[in-house]
Amino acid sequence: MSTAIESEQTFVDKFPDEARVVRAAFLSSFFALLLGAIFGIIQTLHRTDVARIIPSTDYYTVLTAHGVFMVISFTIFFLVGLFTWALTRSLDRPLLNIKITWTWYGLMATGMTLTGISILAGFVDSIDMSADVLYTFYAPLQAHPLFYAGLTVFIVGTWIAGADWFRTFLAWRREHPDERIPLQTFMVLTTMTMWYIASSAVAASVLLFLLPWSLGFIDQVNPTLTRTLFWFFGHPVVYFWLMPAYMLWYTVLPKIAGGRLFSDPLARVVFVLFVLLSTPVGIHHQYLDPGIAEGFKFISMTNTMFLLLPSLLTAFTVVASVEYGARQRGGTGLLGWLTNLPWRKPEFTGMMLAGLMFAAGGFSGMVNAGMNINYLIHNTLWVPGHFHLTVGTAVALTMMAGTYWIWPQISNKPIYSSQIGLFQVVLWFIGMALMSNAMHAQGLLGVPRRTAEPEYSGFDYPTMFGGFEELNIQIAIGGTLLFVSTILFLGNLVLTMGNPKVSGLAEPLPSPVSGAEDAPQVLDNLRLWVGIALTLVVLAYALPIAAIINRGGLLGPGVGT
Ligand code: HAS
Ligand code: CU
Repeated sequence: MSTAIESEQTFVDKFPDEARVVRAAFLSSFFALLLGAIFGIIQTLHRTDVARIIPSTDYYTVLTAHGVFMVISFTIFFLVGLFTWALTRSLDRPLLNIKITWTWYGLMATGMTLTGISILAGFVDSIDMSADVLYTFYAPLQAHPLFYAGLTVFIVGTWIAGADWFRTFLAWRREHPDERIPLQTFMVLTTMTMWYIASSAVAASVLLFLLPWSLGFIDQVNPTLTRTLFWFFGHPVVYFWLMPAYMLWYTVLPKIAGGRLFSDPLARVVFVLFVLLSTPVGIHHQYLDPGIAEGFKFISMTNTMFLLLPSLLTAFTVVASVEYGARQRGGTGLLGWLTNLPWRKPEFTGMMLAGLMFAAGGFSGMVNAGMNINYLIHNTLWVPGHFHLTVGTAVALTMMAGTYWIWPQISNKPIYSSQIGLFQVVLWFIGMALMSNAMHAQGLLGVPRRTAEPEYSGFDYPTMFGGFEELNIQIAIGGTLLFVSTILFLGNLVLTMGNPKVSGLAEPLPSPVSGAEDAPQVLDNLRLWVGIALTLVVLAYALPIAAIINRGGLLGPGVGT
């Protein structure tokens, strides 16, 4: 990893223009987090019948708003902020043209505002506009055209962001022809490569089918086709959320722990594996779709099992780096080193708790991925249990924890209160432990997801520990703690923004124990990885998509064959 900023300068001292973009992206992200959290608490209390402040007919509007603001807006705005910081920092050079940078930020913000308006309009009966299509927005659910148009503008914004980073990287390459790509830049470029491949399918789905259908230009679409195109994108998008967290675990967490990243080459291998394997697995969301042959599902399952590898490698490398840090701080013994870690720092404890929960979330993902056992949990509350551990904790909690470390670097303002921060991350962990465990358990009882009033009263000794109603209480308490935790996070940040600027906050990142020079050159050959990734995508998707179109027609039964 580049030790770019060796001086006492923070990021904002050195790159004030870029720091402004990073702050704007983070604030957009946190605004979405606030909205998402409000809809989250409404929904938790509604489903569990603790408090019903909205009519059940508005439930899907709430659910769509919660999903879109959390997993599309909060996560991706954070990603573009973090990547702007990481690329500039690790290349140690400003972006090529800051006007282009503001352009993509503006497009993303405009797009998301339009989509947000189309969703929120669903609450106003007098407006004839609704977009209750959930964050997975595939047919047969149909949204107002503004919803799709906004998403399109948002995604185009992310594409231009990627181009901005690639161009800046190429400029750096001309200045440094013989150097290895700095690790953080490598992570940005590989993640964006994956994103271009993945988002091409959702762009095709929206532009060719959903938007024309919503505008009334075509009468019908082929639902299996739009679902398949969605999941072509829908699986890799989960790694698009995860990669910023991995970047923080690999490049920032070891430093906070007092050590250094254990292995730069292994980190590169992990990101390359994500480029190769993230996309040809989407059909694991469609094991129960009747329109896809079993054999294709089996191929997707096999690829998914290979895809566990990069995360298992990450578990090893990250824990090894943290242990190295603890031993540098005087830690000894088989597990005694755990006491030599900076547990009082919210940025450390938050990321560690996020990692710990990801181990559980990864395990429930392995269960999901098994074709036959998936039949047990598909469309039950188990699945939201799974993704609240993964995106809702591994990603969200790491982003919040990372903010405690990175915000002073991009603003020269120290965090208002580390104690509140520490309390906040622990509260998130407790809230999520309650909520997601109970969601998994209800899923095993057969309680469906995406239902306003799952009526299971009288089922399975309701008041008994582990019964439906007792689990509901755990979900409601957990959800409430998560809401309080979010408010504490945002409040702490607002108070931080009111702090006066100080100097001396710079925290340069150390180089890894085993550095880039130990990594085989071929790892940096992005063209090669793109070639293999596209080949795997064609192998996994060409035949199923051809079969779907052949059977159901390009535009649904009877048309377009
Ligand atoms: Fe998933 C459904 C399979 C990972 C998100 N997933 C979802 C949905 C979402 C989602 C949002 O195969 C619902 C979509 C919908 O609305 O319908 N998922 C997997 C598998 C993985 C996986 C195999 N998912 C994620 C991640 C997500 C995410 C990451 C978001 C960020 N998922 C599925 C399947 C479904 C599914 C099926 C469809 C279910 C259905 O039927 O609908 C794997 O990538 C998981 C690998 C992870 C590990 C864990 C490694 C452990 C680590 C911990 C390191 C420790 C640290 C510190 C740092 C093997 C890296 C620890 C400290 C200590 C002290 C120990
Ligand atoms: Cu998936």
